[in-house]
Amino acid sequence: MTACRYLLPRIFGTIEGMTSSAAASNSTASNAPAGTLGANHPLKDGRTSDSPLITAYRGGTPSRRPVWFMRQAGRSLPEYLKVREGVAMLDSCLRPELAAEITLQPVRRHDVDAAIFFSDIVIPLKLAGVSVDIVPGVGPVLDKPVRTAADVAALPTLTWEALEPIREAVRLSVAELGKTPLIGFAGAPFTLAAYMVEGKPSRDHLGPRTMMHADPETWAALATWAADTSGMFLQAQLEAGASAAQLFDSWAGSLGLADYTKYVAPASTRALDHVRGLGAPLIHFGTGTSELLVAMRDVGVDVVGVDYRLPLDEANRRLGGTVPLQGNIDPALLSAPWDVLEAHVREVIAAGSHAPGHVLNLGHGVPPETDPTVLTRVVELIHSIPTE
Ligand code: 1CP
Repeated sequence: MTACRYLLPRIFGTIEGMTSSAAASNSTASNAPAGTLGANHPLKDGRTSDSPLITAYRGGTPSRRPVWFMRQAGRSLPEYLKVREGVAMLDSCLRPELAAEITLQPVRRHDVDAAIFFSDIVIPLKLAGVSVDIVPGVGPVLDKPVRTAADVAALPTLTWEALEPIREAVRLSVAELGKTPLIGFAGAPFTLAAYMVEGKPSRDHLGPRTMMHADPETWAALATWAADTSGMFLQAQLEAGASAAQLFDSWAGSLGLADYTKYVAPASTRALDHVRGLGAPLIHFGTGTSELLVAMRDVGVDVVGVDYRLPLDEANRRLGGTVPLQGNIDPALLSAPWDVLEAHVREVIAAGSHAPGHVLNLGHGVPPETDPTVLTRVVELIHSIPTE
């Protein structure tokens, strides 16, 4: 293990009302028990601790090159479209048998090295009692955007009990997965808050970026709420059997480094504080974040996910060779002729060999129009290339 948990001394300042490494004990979210992984957890009973994925995340040499794809479950799979017929997106996440079935589909089909839990970053909002839906063709939409101090103060508190459908879906998934690790995930506070302030998807995230400067106290309160809500969602998945967890800050790329460091990183640290004692590898991913990679590592994660814009050798140089990397096949090339795609995958592997560990993934999610047989072929190619 060359690159276990990489924790710089906390250099972040504090945002008014929010400490950078607040423990779950002063959380605004309620009643989660102190976290621990039981003896029957797959990381503890030997099922996943030596898997290629966990070995690479810990900086060791895996028996084969691990690969999984962000959004590997979902609309690229005919079997997904079939089981989702007539079921609304968020309902499908809250039916444990269905969520587990969708989680397993890409593992059966592609022989990927991990399952990613089928859910959505807004599920913990819904379970807290926030009125949110996923509108087909649009994305997450809130009935009432959160824009003022009073709006934030009125936010309901997520309880540990409300997370039971999540724990149940994780247990069902893990029981079927055997030695294949399940990755849990949550939205990072900025990405979650971006939907909450705008009330819907947006391109530039002007609302939250204005709020952090114009009303920093309200921003800090919202980011703290989002951190604790996402933190509990992560804790529920890990304790129920997930072997690693990824924090998605998909929209952090709309921030400059100064704003990210001052207004966002402390909240992401706080979200991860809910689970960093559990000993499961933590991954941090964003898009458009080439300038933020060091700051994203420094919230205290084991692995940095890199989007398709930055070659992995350059990402590794920026990070000083300190952490394993995940990424970064360009999703656009999944629709290119096979020889173009194969050359690109080989280039990504060569660039990733500079890092102290490499897990293959896309540089963002699987586009819905992707031919799933191409994904299976990419997995076969990656597995055919020896690790040494
Ligand atoms: O109709 C459908 O099938 C809905 C499409 C869909 C799916 C399959 C949404 C709506 N969410 C999901 C599942 C999902 N979402 C997963 C699990 C499955 C997997 O990865 O295989 C995960 C990890 C997410 C996380 C998520 N949701 C993120 C972070 C990752 C990323 O893609 O950047 C974000 C930003 C969301 C919000 C969201 N949910 C759904 C959509 C279409 C969006 C994005 C909307 C936007 O553009 O702002």
